[in-house]
Amino acid sequence: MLNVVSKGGKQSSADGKIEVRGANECVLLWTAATDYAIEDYTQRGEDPLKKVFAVMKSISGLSFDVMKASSQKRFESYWNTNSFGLRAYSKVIETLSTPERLISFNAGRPDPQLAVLYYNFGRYLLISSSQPGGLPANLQGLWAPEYQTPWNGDYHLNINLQMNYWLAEQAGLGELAEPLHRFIAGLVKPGHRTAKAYYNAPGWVAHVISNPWGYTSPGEGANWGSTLTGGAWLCGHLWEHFRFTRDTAFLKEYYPVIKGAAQFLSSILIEEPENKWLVTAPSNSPENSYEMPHGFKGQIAMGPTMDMQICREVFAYTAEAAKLLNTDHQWAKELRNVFRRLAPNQIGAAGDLNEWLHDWKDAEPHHRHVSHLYGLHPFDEITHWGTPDLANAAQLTLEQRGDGGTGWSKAWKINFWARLGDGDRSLKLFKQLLFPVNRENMASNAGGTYPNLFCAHPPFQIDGNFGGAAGIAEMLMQSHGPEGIIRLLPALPSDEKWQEGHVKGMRARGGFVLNFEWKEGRVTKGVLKALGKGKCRLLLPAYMLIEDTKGGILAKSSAKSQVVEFEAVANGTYKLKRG
Ligand code: FUC
Repeated sequence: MLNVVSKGGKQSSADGKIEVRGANECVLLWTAATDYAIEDYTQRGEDPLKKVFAVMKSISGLSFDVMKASSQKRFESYWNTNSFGLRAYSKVIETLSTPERLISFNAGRPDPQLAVLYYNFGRYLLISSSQPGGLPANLQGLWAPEYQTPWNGDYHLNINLQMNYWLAEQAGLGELAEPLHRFIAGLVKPGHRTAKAYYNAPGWVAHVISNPWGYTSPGEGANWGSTLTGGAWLCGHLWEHFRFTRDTAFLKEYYPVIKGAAQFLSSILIEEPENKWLVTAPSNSPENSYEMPHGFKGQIAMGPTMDMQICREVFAYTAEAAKLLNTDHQWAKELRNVFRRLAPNQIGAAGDLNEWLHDWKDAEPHHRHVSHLYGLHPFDEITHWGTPDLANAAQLTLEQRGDGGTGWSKAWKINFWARLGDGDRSLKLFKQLLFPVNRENMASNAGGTYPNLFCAHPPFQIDGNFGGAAGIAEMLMQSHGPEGIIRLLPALPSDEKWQEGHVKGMRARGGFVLNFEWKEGRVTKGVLKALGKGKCRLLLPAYMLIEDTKGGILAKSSAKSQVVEFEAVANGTYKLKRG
């Protein structure tokens, strides 16, 4: 619905047209609604005409300035909760436009503020494309100039939709993942029909592609479309939201969704003949192919590593959720037993992590997907402190894959290296992600960034923007791993421009908010706030102390950083100081 409000002059309408002549001012008020219901697309929602009338009525008589101010206020309520800054500054910022800065950065001229801009742009894109009540950000966020968008502007579930939401929790924008959460819940009904029709299995499944109409069947090519862990991967976002917020009401609401994913996976597993491990079959490792010793190249296989990691993840958190919610005790026990029989991560003869159940070669060694490192990121069963052998194998795998790839592939690699604690390599990948893509070199298929900072797969895909910004957050603070230890500056690049900076409002798992500053690469001071009460584990940097809510010293570290553990009180503020 469009309403034209003009001041002065004359307004008339005829033949489906509105004409304004000689006005001093003309404000176009536009609103849209649909009766589409994300929870269940087969049901009709509220009458859209009623909705748009109600919106128009609610803003009638408001001036443009008032509306602008209220929209700005709403935007700022999200925007101001979080920030990242580097002190280093380069004059390029004053003389060059953004497209020129990309070229200059690519040529090796320093521009530390570009990382800050990129991080902020990611936050801006999320706030603007994923508002509660709407649909999740799709492959292009919502900025598609054409009707027939690349890949139908859909939801791809073997990395893309998930990557769109990697930034949300860490940057204090978890509330904006609400459209994703409801979208996942909306897949349960159609996914249940698909599970029954294709596998005669209980629970629900979604494969590689989906859309607002609840598409959950395999994709149209068996070689890539049969990955059956798309829905289960999505469920990780429900659990992560809980990890960050400890919101039990949320967990209770979404428990049936994650339970359905666990029911499906646990029921379709079969025993593989050699080791009698439980595996998925038939499946594949997103979009990659293997080469068997006698030369056969194929995609369909038993128990690809990523599937097994996702099974471990889903079974573990579903069992934990059941415990927390005091439900399904017997079933959760069975799930834990199934967990133990799953095919494990395996290190191959070359020392890398096997992508397949057998130590087969990759038909495409530099493939953009690095699915078997799912256990390193976004899942966290592989950590360099807890499972060093697997972390070394993961590192070797990344070396083999190389630093090239599509936009989102480079973004994922920033996160992988940050999880391995190698900030220099993350920064190198960040530079690769910012490779300037323009009309001239667009056809070369190199992933990078367009002049307006949108990520180039190519073509434009927004996942790399979110993944890249999340990678920056991952370099600055981490809280993953089974132990849930908060780590400050775990992968700070050694580049001198990154040695002084600050973060504000970074969220950590367990329900904590952190602000801290650093100089010469070392944390100088900070504040940790507990949103609720509960155990906090923090890796206190060397020569620092932490004060409790009353100013008493809780712990002090010596020449080495040291893990501090304490029971935090709700809304408690704990100060970090040099000591
Ligand atoms: C996945 C990727 C492609 C592309 C598509 C939208 O299938 O393998 O590179 O990003 O999604």
